[in-house]
Amino acid sequence: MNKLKIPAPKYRPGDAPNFENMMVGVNQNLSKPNIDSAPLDMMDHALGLVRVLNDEGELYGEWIPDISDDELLKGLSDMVITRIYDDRMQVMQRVGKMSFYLKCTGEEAIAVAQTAALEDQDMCFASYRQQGILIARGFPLLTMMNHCLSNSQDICKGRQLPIMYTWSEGNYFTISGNLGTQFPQAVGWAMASAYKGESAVASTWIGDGTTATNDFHQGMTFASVYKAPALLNVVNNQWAISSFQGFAAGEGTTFASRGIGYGIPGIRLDGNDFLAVYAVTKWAAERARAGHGSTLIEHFTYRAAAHSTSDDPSKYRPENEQEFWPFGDPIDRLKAYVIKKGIWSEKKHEALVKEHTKTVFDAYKKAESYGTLSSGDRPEVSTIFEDIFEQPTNTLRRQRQELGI
Ligand SMILES: Cc1ncc(C[n+]2csc(CCOP(=O)(O)OP(=O)(O)O)c2C)c(N)n1
Ligand SMILES: [Mg+2]
Repeated sequence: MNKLKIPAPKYRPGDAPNFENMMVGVNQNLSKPNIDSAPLDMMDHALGLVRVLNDEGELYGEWIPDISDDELLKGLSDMVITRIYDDRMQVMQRVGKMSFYLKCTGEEAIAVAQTAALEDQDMCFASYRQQGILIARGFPLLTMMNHCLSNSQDICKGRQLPIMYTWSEGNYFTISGNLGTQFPQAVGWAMASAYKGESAVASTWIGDGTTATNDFHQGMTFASVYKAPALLNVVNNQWAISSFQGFAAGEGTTFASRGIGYGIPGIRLDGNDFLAVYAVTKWAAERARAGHGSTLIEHFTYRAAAHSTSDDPSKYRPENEQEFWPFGDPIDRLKAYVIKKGIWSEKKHEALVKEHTKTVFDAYKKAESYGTLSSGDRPEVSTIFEDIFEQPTNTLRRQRQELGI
């Protein structure tokens, strides 16, 4: 008799998670292929897991990147400030200063290491969980906060949900609340870059859940047909709000392996390993710039925090599940590595955390002086009619008259 399969996560609240066997049989010591390798010759990379830092924090394998000490320390610093920023903003949402917030805790290495590996000219089409890109590229914290507080200095004039940043000068495309739209947009941008003979590539990020949208497949098709110079990142953080990644067809296979069917190489990597993220991004960017097309990169990671301030994960997963995640925390891992390398110390780290905490606090106080959701100046109501149409439509004109503004 027919039987409908309903995917179910392994562990629910109250269960004791055990991920010990999760990677049995998975190749974690993969070769570094030539940048012009055929997708079918890279099947192992789509099913395996690229790692550079092993469980003991030592470098191993073919993917060890050529990265300077300065870049390593900047990466660590950017990840630390991203986490402090997230924590502060979440608290501010809790006390009613903003409507919504969403952290990227545990996933900092992805945005930060990829930004380090990309060039400033490369265009980023992120989801709402890569605030690390903005921080690594030097977008002012004050501007980010003004937006989140929907205050009088908000670059989005209070019209966007907080965390939907935009920064054209920083080659960072406006975040959209409609999941997945950035995927084909990035591919289209990359096609245009190639068509014009430019050297910039596009990079886009979507979540595991979002791979179930049409946009994912549309983007993959165009990327494949036109060999678009794009980095197509799937951030598999195991959850899409309360749905585990099995609902996006992640059970028994990898998201990276979907690339093969499109003629695009897929590489799965340890997303909590800064060095692995950096190395694979460099490889994929070089491949794209050399005209060999896109790479689908699956970042295997874990969403350590709630989906957003609107959700309570203790209702659908074990409260302490993150502690059992076998790939640790990206900040702790890079910190341990640079200490072992002799270019960092616990003392320096403490001082860095203190300095960043003050930087975030000072920026917040300044942002607050421009108003918050619960107090102070807000953008004029009349601004809702601006910036949409060059010439307002009759309906908008009428609505404006009705409001008397
Ligand atoms: C087209 C669309 N469908 C549904 C939603 C509601 N929604 C917002 S976030 C989210 C989960 C996305 O999960 P995933 O793609 O895994 O990204 P993550 O939040 O884990 O980074 C959903 C369903 C939306 N914003 N847009
Ligand atoms: Mg997810």
